[in-house]
Amino acid sequence: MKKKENRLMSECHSWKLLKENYRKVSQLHLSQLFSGDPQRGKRMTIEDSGVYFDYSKHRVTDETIQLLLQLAEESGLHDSIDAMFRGEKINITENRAALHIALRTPKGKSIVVDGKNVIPKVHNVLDRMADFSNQVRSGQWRGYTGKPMRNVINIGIGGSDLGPVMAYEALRYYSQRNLNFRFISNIDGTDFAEAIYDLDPEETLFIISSKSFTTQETMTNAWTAREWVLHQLKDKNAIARHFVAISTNVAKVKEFGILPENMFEFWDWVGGRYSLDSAIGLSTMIAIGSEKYRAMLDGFHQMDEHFLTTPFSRNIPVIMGLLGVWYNNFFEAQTVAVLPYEQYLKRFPAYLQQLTMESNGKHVTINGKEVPYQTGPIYWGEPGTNGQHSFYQLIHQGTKLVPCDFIAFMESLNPLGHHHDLLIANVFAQAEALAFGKTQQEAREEGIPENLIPHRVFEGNRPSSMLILDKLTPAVLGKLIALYEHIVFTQGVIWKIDSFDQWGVELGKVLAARIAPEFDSKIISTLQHDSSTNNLIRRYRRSKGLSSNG
Ligand code: G6Q
Repeated sequence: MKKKENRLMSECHSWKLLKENYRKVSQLHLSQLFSGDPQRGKRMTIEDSGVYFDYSKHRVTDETIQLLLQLAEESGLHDSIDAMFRGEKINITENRAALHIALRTPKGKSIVVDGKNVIPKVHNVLDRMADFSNQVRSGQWRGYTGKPMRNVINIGIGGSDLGPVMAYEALRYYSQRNLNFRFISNIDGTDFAEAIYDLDPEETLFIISSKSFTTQETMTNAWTAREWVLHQLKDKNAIARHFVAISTNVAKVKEFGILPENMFEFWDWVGGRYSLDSAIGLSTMIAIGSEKYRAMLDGFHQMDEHFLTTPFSRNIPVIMGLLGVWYNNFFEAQTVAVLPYEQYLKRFPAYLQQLTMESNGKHVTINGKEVPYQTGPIYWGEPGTNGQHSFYQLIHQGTKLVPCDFIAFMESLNPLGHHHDLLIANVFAQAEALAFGKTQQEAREEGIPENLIPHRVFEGNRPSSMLILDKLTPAVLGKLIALYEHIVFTQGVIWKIDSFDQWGVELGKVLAARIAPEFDSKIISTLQHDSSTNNLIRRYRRSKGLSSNG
């Protein structure tokens, strides 16, 4: 028998059974499933670690769930989870551990990578970050001319940006309001120009966040920031007071002029999109303070423990991950909508796009073979009620199946009149409308004219998850992020792909590096691209007043 870890999803016995189950279940309407089981809405829920998860409005029967759980077993999910938590090099193509869970493991525990316990160094960096954050927050950290910092700008991109931006926005309520936080990521000069537009370099601290410290966008922005500061302060010694770095690359950081004591380290076993709770979270820590930051890490850790220790049938990330597989591979849904009913989570869908799509957007297995099934779906979304007045139309009445993750909080951080009741009424109503719709008969009974009935019918049977949390605190944010990290992991294991590499971003980078010099010289030798790219290059050269021959 083939070792179960190497077995493709489509070779599992449960896969065949799920196919049969799909044939039956796809014919059922959620209305039937609910009317046949009055307890469904209570029974198909899990409450653990402060998260209430209702999966009753999914197009599944008990048999489906049993078979999906069997699929998880047959895929070797238990062993894979253990391997990740043990620090094994599960990122096969880069020969690295994927050990973000170590970043939130409490002091005193041990996780060994390459013969060394990494937990003490995690806490050492956290302590240094706390000390630095306290200095900035208290005004003790002074700029070159003796002024306290009023502006903190994170320069980074991808994993070194999306986490910090999302977390700052999510936890803005807890942030120190006399500090301004901005984020520069894009190579488009507009990003830089607008971020510094009204700022004084004397009061501005730059955090250069880059694991490699070689990323083109980040380094270009970092050097522009350096020039901006030096233009006013005129002395290279100013750099030490206005720049700190977060990186794994000590040599490059030194070369830039940042002192080693102003560098906060992380490690190759932290993937970019899993790095928010490494030193990459420094801007978040400065914003909310070290205690709240540690509370966020505790939240992450609680979800890690839930994932590691809870039986799969009560394990929220496992069940969510399996439901994702169900829609992706049986219903052939192409996308998942993430719909937080919480304004502070406005950047959460963008953050999840990288986490999910960079992790599971793969077309070969860990062994390099073409996968014979679909892998990661497209994630997208917006905060709740705004979406209702734009794209929800397609989710309700379009021809595509879009499973939705609704995220709601029982308590508002900004209670104002009836706002929160209305917000929650909306999220519950959307899930209800999607599931049960409105029949022709109901439309007729409402007196809708016959010619409009087809337009006014909602077929329903559109699935959604409902995640309910108490209120958005740093700990709750940690839980929510870890929840999605583990959903991604669960799915990656089932699809047998490497969720921790990202080779797909390489080619574009290489080609951009080849094209950029072709805009520079007065005369170019013959362009060697395809005819479209050659013409685009010539056109841009003309717009710069350069010769367009070549
Ligand atoms: C994330 C990716 C990618 C990375 C950026 C920035 O998982 O690896 O988004 O975070 O390319 O890389 P640096 O931090 O090295 O600048």
